[in-house]
Amino acid sequence: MSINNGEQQDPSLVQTEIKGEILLVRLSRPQKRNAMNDATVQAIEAIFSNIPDGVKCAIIYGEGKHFSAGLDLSELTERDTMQGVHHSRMWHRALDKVQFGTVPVVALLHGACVGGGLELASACHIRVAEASTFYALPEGQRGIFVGGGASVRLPKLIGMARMADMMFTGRVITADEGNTIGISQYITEDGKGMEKAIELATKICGNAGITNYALMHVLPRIADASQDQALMMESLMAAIAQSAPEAKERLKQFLEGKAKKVGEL
Ligand code: 1HE
Repeated sequence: MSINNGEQQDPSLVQTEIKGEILLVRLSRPQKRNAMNDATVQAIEAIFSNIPDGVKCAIIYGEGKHFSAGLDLSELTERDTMQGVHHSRMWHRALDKVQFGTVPVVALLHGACVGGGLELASACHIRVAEASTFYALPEGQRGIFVGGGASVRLPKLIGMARMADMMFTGRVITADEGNTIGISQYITEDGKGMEKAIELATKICGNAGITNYALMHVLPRIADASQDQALMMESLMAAIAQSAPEAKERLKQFLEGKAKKVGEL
């Protein structure tokens, strides 16, 4: 389905760099505002399917003035219905690897975080927004529909009515508003987002692996389940986590006065 125009074969569309236990993933197509063509989506899938040993958290961010302008609209015009389904399913596979991969992912947002860019951000586990960030779902005005998982993930962050409003009216949400309604969990001045993202990623790296795993893989399933099944899953996860040697050691440290208190963590 990819159009082989040379640029799409370029691995530099998404760049990675390891800093200690953190994997930095940079959308690197600033001349197109990090619009995501098929090759970019496939690169994201490959990166999050093969997290290097020793990496415990990832940060995804965009090069240039924007996080991402969403789907590369130039690839959309020639698709028929079945190709459209396959294309959307390719996005689902890639963003599932982000959400349900092996390490938590912090999204560092700035400038445009629109359409598929917002879908990518929604698949991450924590979002840090610099003041320049703005959110929109221009799909509504382009005559299309979201296809990268936004209809599933975004209402869990902001509610269905707000998402529908964004698509019905083309409403643009500012960084401040986005933080208030639950798109981002942290907001920073422009240029300070990476510092914050690294601070958060470092904390995440220090957690017990089983806690991070439960937050990534079990909590969302609990949220999707009936109350009865959800409570059972919670009990099973709690019992598994507390029986791990790492939990026993951490609890012992606290009881011996050697661990940090709440607020010092
Ligand atoms: C693009 C794209 C793109 C920029 N596909 N080429 N997304 C949108 O509808 C958003 C469309 N983009 C914009 O509204 C603006 O570009 C921005 C507000 C994000 C940034 O504005 P600005 O002034 O910084 O940049 P620009 O001049 O508009 O764009 C620079 C170049 O990037 C220009 O190409 P050039 O060859 O003329 O230099 C633009 O055409 C190109 N460009 N955005 C292709 N999106 C899984 S389904 C998901 C569905 C969606 O994501 S729909 C939403 C698509």
